[in-house]
Amino acid sequence: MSFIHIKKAWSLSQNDITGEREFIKRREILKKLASSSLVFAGSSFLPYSVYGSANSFYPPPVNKIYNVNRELTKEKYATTYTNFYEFGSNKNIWRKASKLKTKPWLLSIDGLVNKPLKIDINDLIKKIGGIEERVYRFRCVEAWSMTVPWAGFPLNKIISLVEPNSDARFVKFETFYNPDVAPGQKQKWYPWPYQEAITIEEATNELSFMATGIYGKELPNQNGAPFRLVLPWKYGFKSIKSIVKISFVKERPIGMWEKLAPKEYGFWANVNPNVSHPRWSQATEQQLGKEERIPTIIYNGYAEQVSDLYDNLQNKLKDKLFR
Ligand SMILES: Nc1nc2c(c(=O)[nH]1)N[C@H]1C(S)=C(S)[C@@H](COP(=O)(O)O)O[C@H]1N2
Ligand SMILES: [Mo]
Repeated sequence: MSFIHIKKAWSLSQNDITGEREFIKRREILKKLASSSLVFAGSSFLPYSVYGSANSFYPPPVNKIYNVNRELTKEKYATTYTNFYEFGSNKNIWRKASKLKTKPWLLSIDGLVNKPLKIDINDLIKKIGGIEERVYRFRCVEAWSMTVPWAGFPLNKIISLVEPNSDARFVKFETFYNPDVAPGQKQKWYPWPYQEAITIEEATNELSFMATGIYGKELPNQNGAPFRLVLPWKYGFKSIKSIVKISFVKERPIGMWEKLAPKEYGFWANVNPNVSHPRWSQATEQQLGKEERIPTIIYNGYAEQVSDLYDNLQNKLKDKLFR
């Protein structure tokens, strides 16, 4: 992660038909068709033909509370410039990631809970009562960023389902481990599988989101299919992809990047323009597909929702909150 320099890898290609405008247009067509009497009642063929997905959860209803005043990143950039070390250490791994088989996908939820669960991700979505769409900012520690519509559900819904007991202080997440499909996992100097963790309080925050989709359809593999975490106020490496296991634990787990470089990638990793990474400034960011840099905002613009979480931490911890 640390050696990649931002190139204009996403420089504009003009005939992009999957960009924001098209996305909105398709939405409108879909809405019109849905309200038209010519459409057979309950037909699932509409989303199928428009979105190329047979999954009836898509497109999900939009939760308008979660929006931002930034232009959406073009789908093409958000889905082809992706970070997924399991498939290689550069950002151009989307073809390789297509090898991952994501159906069926068994998720286990265990640890200090009253009701542990082993469940297929599709059944979990049904049990939870479906999905919604939210537009979030997303800021990588390497100072690139994007604004994308995620589909999924609040992490809090999983917490209510499994009922953690009072000893549970952290939630730990683990990615799949399968070096036969994910060549990056043959590189033994990484402590696979990819792991991340947050506190229970962070996990119950309204913003903590489990994403199953992006741009109105299921996640493509390279963005973490079938199921990933999205924490918009933290640096991107906390938003772990392709999760197979969620554990409720007492001791603080150490994430993969923290194990590799603890001075550079800490536990909290909250976005803050005033605390530099040891090797670069975090003051500004480059949005995928845009030339000019823009200022980075504290907590990535989500201070109102999350700053309470950190008010009670001691001062000596404060600088670590942002690394
Ligand atoms: N399992 C796994 N999850 C991961 C990563 C990874 O390499 N492996 N990269 C992280 C980093 S550094 C970032 S910035 C985001 C990128 O998400 P995106 O590719 O969907 O934009 O995923 C995060 N989740
Ligand atoms: Mo990242």
